[in-house]
Amino acid sequence: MSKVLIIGAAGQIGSELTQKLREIHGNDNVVASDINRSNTQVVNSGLFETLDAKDFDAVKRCIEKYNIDTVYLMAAMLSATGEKHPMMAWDLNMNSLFHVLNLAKEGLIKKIFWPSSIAVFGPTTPSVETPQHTIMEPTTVYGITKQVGERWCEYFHKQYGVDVRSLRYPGIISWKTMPGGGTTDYAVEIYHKAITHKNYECFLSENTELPMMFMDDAIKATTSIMQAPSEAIKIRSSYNLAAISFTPEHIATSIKKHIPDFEISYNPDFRQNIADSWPKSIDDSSARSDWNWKHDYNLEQLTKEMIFQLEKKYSSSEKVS
Ligand code: AKB
Repeated sequence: MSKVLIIGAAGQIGSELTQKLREIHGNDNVVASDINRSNTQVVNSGLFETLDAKDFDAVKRCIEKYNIDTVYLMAAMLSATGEKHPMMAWDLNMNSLFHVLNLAKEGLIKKIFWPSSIAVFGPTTPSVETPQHTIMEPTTVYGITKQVGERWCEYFHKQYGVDVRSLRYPGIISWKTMPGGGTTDYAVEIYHKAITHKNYECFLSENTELPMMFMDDAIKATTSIMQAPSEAIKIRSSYNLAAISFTPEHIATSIKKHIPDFEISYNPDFRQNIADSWPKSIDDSSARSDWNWKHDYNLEQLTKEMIFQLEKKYSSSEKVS
């Protein structure tokens, strides 16, 4: 039976991953941790520790306290916030990774999941059906940390046999926890604003196409790669991962099928340059053939689910207030 630690469990992906891992491994075998206790659902639904991912001694103590053998390192500063605080992004994203890689090298933990991102690609990368192995010249600090992190993951696997597994997440769309500080965040905000205000001012232009994925698919990919036999994981830097690609205009059209009076306007800001440097679509055939990755949700299914869940959420919070 695995003993699992999630670092950064209060975030958009961490919170839903925690819930799924508690279902798989049992509440007593999953420790959620984050630097703050603000996500009460995560804090109150099982074991929880306040933990700074940058603090090596604290991470080690937590791993020893619970006899942890598997770590999901979800703490990171994303692309948009990283541009405002480049050194902080470097510090958090790199040092937290070194800590868990070194603890695995010491033999304290057996398995690591570490998320990479489409941000590893840059303006010189082929942008349509971006291959697994290609030119990678990221322009954001976040992208640089993810690219360097991928190199270190592969290095620790080859040199020290560390079982580290990674996915290059696209933009993730979900309704439970808001994303924070990313360039793809518009694709979540738009659903909230469609329901609460029937309009949305988008910080990307109408034809900006980016790779995206519904949260359920992202969680499925994460648990699948971690459950796959070690020999199936042939890429130890990070796997390309894809589901759908769309523009703000496409998502607005999809929302209008459910909310006909929804209106979108465009006011691109600094995040436009980041989005323009990223791929439009991703070739994830290695993930599909190596460990049988397959996505479930297309844009229409995702929109239907987002609107259904958010309408329920907002109407129940109105009843409470
Ligand atoms: C971001 O927009 O920074 C993230 C990502 C694509 O990794 N959502």
